[in-house]
Amino acid sequence: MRSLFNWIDRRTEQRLRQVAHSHGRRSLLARLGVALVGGAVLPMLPFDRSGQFMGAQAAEPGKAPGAKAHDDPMQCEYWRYCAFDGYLCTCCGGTLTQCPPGTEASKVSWVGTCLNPKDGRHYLVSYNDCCGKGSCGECLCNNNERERPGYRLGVHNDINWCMANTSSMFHCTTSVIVGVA
Ligand code: ABN
Repeated sequence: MRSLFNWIDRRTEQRLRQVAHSHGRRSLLARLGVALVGGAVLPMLPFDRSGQFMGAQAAEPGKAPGAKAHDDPMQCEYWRYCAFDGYLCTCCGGTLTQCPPGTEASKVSWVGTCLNPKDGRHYLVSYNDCCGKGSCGECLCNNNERERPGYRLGVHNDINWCMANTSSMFHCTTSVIVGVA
């Protein structure tokens, strides 16, 4: 009986030592160390931050998280808008290429040459102001890639191109591809 008690004592002591070893102060410190080092190193790891350039767009409900602004005609970063100046007709009841109801395309326009990131080619884009209604006021966008001063009129965007229409009221601007550059 005595030897049984001795055996139980020894087993209990062994188990207690094991528990003390794995849950003791030293192991707590070790875990704390791992957490601290992990917390400091994790933010330095390389993350894909490309979504940040989309700004508010990424947070918008209904937008695919992977959607790029240069793919979205409602964003000023859309590739065709590289020399755009005006309000996006896509935000004003029109489309990329069509004026909103109650307005008509300007008879004269300016052009830009924009790179389509999808196929790596440059395209000649005609920017036509839509005329006949007051300013749309939504999605103001001003990009000036390859834009030239006013004496190169056809590649100057800071002008009301409704000047040759019956009504010179400027509403918004469309972007029509007219060819490969
Ligand atoms: N081409 C857009 C525009 C219209 C009015 C004034 C400046 C620019």
